[in-house]
Amino acid sequence: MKGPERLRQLASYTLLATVIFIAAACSESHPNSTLTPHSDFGRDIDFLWDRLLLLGTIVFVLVEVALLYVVFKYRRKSEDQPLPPQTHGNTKLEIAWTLIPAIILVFIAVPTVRTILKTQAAAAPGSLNIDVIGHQWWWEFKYPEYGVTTANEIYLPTGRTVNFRLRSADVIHSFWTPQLGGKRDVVTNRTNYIWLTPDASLEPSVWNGFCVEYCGTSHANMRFRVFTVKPDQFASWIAGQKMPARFGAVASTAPAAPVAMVVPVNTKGASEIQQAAAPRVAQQSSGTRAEGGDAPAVPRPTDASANPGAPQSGPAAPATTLADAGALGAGYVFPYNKIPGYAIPNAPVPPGLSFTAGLTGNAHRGRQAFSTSACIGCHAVAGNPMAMGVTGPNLTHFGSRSTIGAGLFPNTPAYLALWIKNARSMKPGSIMPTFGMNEYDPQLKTKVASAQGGLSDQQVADIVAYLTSLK
Ligand code: HEC
Ligand SMILES: [Cu+2]
Repeated sequence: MKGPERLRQLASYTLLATVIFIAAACSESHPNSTLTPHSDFGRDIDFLWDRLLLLGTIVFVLVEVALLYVVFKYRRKSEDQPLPPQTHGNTKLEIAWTLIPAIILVFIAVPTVRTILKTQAAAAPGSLNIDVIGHQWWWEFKYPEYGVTTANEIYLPTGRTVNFRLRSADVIHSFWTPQLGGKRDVVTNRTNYIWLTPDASLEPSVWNGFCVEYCGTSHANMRFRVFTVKPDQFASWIAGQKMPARFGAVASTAPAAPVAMVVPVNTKGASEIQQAAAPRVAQQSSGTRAEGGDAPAVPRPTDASANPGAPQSGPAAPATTLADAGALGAGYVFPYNKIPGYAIPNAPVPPGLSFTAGLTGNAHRGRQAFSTSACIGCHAVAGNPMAMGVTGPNLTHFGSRSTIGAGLFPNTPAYLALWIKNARSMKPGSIMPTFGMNEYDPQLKTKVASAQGGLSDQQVADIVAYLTSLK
């Protein structure tokens, strides 16, 4: 192939690749992009990026044009062409190529330093403080002004500055919500700060957050969700979270009934679980009581929708979604059915992990089982005086969260049952022990026996009913 022909071919390939790349960038869905900021912090960083990109592009184009010009213009045209005269030192040229970059750097440095000073300054007084504690591999969040502790999900009011105070319980993590701003390291024995103001104009939205500093086996599974909501929705959410756990919080005068749980049998692996994960708690529980209230449940036969004998596959089973339950809870909860697809996890369930089909969990029995097993050593449930542990996530309002295991699985009874049964195969390295009777614990490399507190599927179903009812 001759030179020019080869060049033409190369040029057409380059053009094709460029068109493909540009077309790919046009797709509307980029939920984790830092280039679409929704806060003051995000926009400040975005401005710097735009300026650097612009100046960098101008410099790149000028340099490349000059280079190509010289290469072609002064190339050796024949074998016997003499070498051009060699020069050494040209003061004018040297001053020029020192000054021009210096001026360009000023245009970069001034706004950069200004942004650094602005974002490193203390947050404005009156900001909402949130304590962020990184754990291997989940996030603890505290709202100190309100006495609220939660995990892996935060609510922020739009238009109000939030001041994150970052600490770590173990190794170094890093806190990042791409579309709101960041990132900042979360370090042991030191408090780092980052503040930002979600745009007041934002409609209620959900953002993905990540740990972005490698922190061990399940680093990639250490995520969180940020819900930016209207100030009145935030006030309602906080009011709900401040209350002790509500147990079967469905306003009704009918007698309390067991929570019917639809958990699929996993015979074919992950895809079936995911399909079957659609049915959630078919919940007929009633009577709003604070946790610890002494009114016992009056079990009554579950209705047809929760009939254990009914076919359990697919979304056919009528089910109360988290959205419905949230609406019935004490405070505002972001409607589950409005959560965009990018914020709903779809991690595969490990093959070989299964659950007995059609079990009906009883929340009261579940509370009993929870309060008398190892769970309470690691988990707190405000309102349940037995549960005071702080090693694991606070479960006070677990039923109002949308995910399990730091954003790894959707919070549905099916996933929750498998999580309690074998958290360590659901999430590699997890500190939460394996509880399912005869389940293989991948860390202890042995099967769980009843002497070690192994739980039957029925007990797990009961605990699922209990935890799901904690709105
Ligand atoms: C040794 C401490 C420990 C014990 C005992 C324990 N857990 Fe956990 N649990 C954890 C930790 C740590 C996590 C966070 C795991 C992660 O996301 O990496 C967790 C996570 C959870 C979650 C998910 C919470 C969320 O918001 O993502 C639930 C639900 C849960 N545990 C329920 C239970 C139940 C039920 C029991 C008892 C049968 C129990 N745990 C026993 C430590 C423990
Ligand atoms: Cu990490």
